Amino acid sequence: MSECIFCQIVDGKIPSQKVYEDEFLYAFRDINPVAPEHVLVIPKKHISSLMHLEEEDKVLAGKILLGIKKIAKQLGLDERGFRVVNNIGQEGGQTVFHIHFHLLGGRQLTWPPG
Ligand code: IU
Repeated sequence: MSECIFCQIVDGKIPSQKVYEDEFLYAFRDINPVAPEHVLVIPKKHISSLMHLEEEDKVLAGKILLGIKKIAKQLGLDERGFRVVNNIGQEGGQTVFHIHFHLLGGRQLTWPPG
């Protein structure tokens, strides 16, 4: 069995609040939300981080972006605006090593991030 928590979420072995799912992607509510809407969008395929994306994943990378667009619309954020964050490695603040894109919205976001 995979030790990866997000793989286990995809497999339904760990419960999650699912927001979206298709053949390639899974999206669920972050357990520790930092905005009124805080969804994690992940590929079902285990890829540790952006630095582990390979040429063979380029179609999947496009599907992730288009999936984010679809989910933002589903959440009613497309007109209001929102933010997509991908943390990479230690100084990037990555804590779960299955690539994931934070979709954040529902309030005025500020810049720069911490
Ligand atoms: P990070 O970019 O790797 O720091 O983000 C990991 C996120 O995964 C973080 O916001 C956690 O709250 C979230 N999370 C989750 O939603 N469910 C879990 O079981 C675990 C982490 I572990």
